[in-house]
Amino acid sequence: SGPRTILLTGAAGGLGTLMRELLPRHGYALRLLDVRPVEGAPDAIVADLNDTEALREAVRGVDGVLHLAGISLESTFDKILESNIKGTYQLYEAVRAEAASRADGTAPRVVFASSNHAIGYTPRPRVEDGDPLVPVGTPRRPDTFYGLSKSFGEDLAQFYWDKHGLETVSVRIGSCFKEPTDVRMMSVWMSPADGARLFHAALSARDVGHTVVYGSSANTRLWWDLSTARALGYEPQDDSEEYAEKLLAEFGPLSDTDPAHLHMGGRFVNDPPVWPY
Ligand code: NAI
Ligand code: 15L
Repeated sequence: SGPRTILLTGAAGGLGTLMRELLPRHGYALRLLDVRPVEGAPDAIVADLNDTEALREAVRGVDGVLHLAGISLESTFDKILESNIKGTYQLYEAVRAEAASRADGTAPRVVFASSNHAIGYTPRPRVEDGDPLVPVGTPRRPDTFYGLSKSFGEDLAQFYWDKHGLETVSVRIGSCFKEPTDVRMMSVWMSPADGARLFHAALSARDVGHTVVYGSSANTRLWWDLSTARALGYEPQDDSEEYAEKLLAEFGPLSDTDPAHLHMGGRFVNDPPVWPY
């Protein structure tokens, strides 16, 4: 039946660039979209998520959408509203129109890049002292307007499943970078290779309805319950522990007083926000 075609939104970004390299190895053909040109990809669709006609064309015939596009850090409410809240709504409307136009009853599956910042004010569990891993059902406690937009995106995904039967896996990504760069990140790190494994599982598992999963590697210092991710067939292969000696020598252990060390969202919980407005 040939490779499955996936629309990758946010293809010019950090994660998009990593996934452009890794997902074809799992057998996907990628159609790329970003508001910025995508380096080395002249065929990429350069369009804003709020360009409804471009988005409608972009989802035509695809088997799934890996929705990474959006502002990926704290920003003003108005900017978050446009790109993350309205933009994600427009994506679902495009997918709904595409599904309605198909005679065979199929619909593109969405994999939504949610974030740990949807639950950023949740205290970090002291797993080493017997605290349980945090389940996906923990109440959402966004730490920023950014985190609020991810919380909204998860609700949008649930709504489009309940109302229109469109399937989504919402992945609450921890930190998906080549290497963890601080002590908190050892608990929430998702190696790029594990990221590709998880997105592949999320795109290909059967009957997901709307499923929420945490996106991380099999870290020794993990804070999250990965059972819903594993139920999709995800088997993480990496562990941040190999960086522990170096990071602990540089930063020392997590403190018991700094809010950024007491909450899962790390620096995002600090007020005033550290990210420039
Ligand atoms: P990034 O900021 O490097 O990439 C985001 C891309 O989205 C950019 O290329 C940007 O041009 C594009 N974009 C923004 N607004 C857009 C719009 N209105 N229309 C079209 N394109 C738009 O972020 P990164 O790190 O690649 O993250 C990708 C996604 O994963 C984001 O949604 C982010 O919130 C989420 N995420 C990433 C994590 C990570 O560790 N990298 C952790 C948790 C969530
Ligand atoms: C996110 O949601 C951001 O998009 C990413 O840049 C990292 O800051 C990550 O969370 C994190 O919590 O480390």
